[in-house]
Amino acid sequence: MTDSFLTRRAALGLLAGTAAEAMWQGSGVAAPAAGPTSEVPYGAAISSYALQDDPAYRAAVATYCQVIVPESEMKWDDLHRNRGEYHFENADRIADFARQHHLALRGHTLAWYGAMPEWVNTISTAAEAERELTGHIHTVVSRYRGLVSSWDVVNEPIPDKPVGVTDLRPFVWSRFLEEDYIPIAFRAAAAADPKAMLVLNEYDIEYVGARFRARRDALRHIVRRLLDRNVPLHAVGLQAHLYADRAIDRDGLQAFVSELKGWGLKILITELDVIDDTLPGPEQARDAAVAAKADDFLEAVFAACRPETIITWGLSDRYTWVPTYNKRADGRLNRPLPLDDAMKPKPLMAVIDRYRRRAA
Ligand code: 9MR
Repeated sequence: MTDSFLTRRAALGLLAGTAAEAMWQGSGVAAPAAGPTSEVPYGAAISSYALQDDPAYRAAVATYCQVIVPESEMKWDDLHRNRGEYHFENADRIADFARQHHLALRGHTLAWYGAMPEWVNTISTAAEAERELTGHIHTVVSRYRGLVSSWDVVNEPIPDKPVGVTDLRPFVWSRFLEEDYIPIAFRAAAAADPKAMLVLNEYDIEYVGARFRARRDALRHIVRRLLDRNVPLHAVGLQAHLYADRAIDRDGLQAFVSELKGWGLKILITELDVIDDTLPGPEQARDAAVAAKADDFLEAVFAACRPETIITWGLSDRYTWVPTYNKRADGRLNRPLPLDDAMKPKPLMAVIDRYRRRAA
């Protein structure tokens, strides 16, 4: 085991031991084959409701994941519904599961335009905005200090179609604090947990086309500004909600990741899935196309660096956000994730596994 691997395991909070596997012996779900110890940790976004109600899902999470992240339970409108009033029950359920099964836990997310409670619309000054943003971050990050090993501090700061590199998504924090909300959020997170890996997370940066080049340029600009101001930014999260009908800009992505790595940053793949509503054909062909799209993406990233982790946005097709906006017209289920809706691994899982085991 190399030093850098030990460091990475420590950074992700992975613990030694296979209690999770022992626990699920006899559960009917095959435990993963023991692989080389330097595998990139795999994980998934988790629902506390499914964890509570669905034993097959619980078993699959414990079997396949080394790291988990709450899909919604650590967002503002789940945790902080009314000003100053926090509800940690659902997030704690996921945290307890991670503890019991010796899984690393990621936190998502501290500053995002989505999933915001109504009350933030009553904020009326910059001072009040800064107080509420830093107060929330202090409360939440402190609670999970030592357990959450990395946080998506700022999520999706760039507008869908940025008009220039300084274009920021308008929402409560950018409205009052402009670009400063980003360093404010990172510094507050570092103060609350100096050991956590702090991540800037974005989507739609991997494709061919002017819009995606503009998004890479805007992300690069934010990252550079933060590093120049000595802000504690440790990593960039590539969400990787991949669209089956969009081409990956392999050279552009590889060059982008190399540049970030050259600046001393780590890379995480944080929300991988393949949006499959436009894919024709029988399930088998669709599953192959989904796996091939992920392969394309992972090839470009791994050509530049070994990511800290590969996380999919959900584990099984039984629970996925994809049909909310991308339902299939033929009435068939979407199949964006590594396990099918019966918890059986699909070709996408094999592709992820292959990259996880690739030598550093
Ligand atoms: O998958 C999540 C869905 O269940 C929630 O309703 C939604 C709003 O909280 O967020 C979805 O997750 C998003 C993530 O937080 C940020 N990147 C895009 C994800 C998919 O929309």
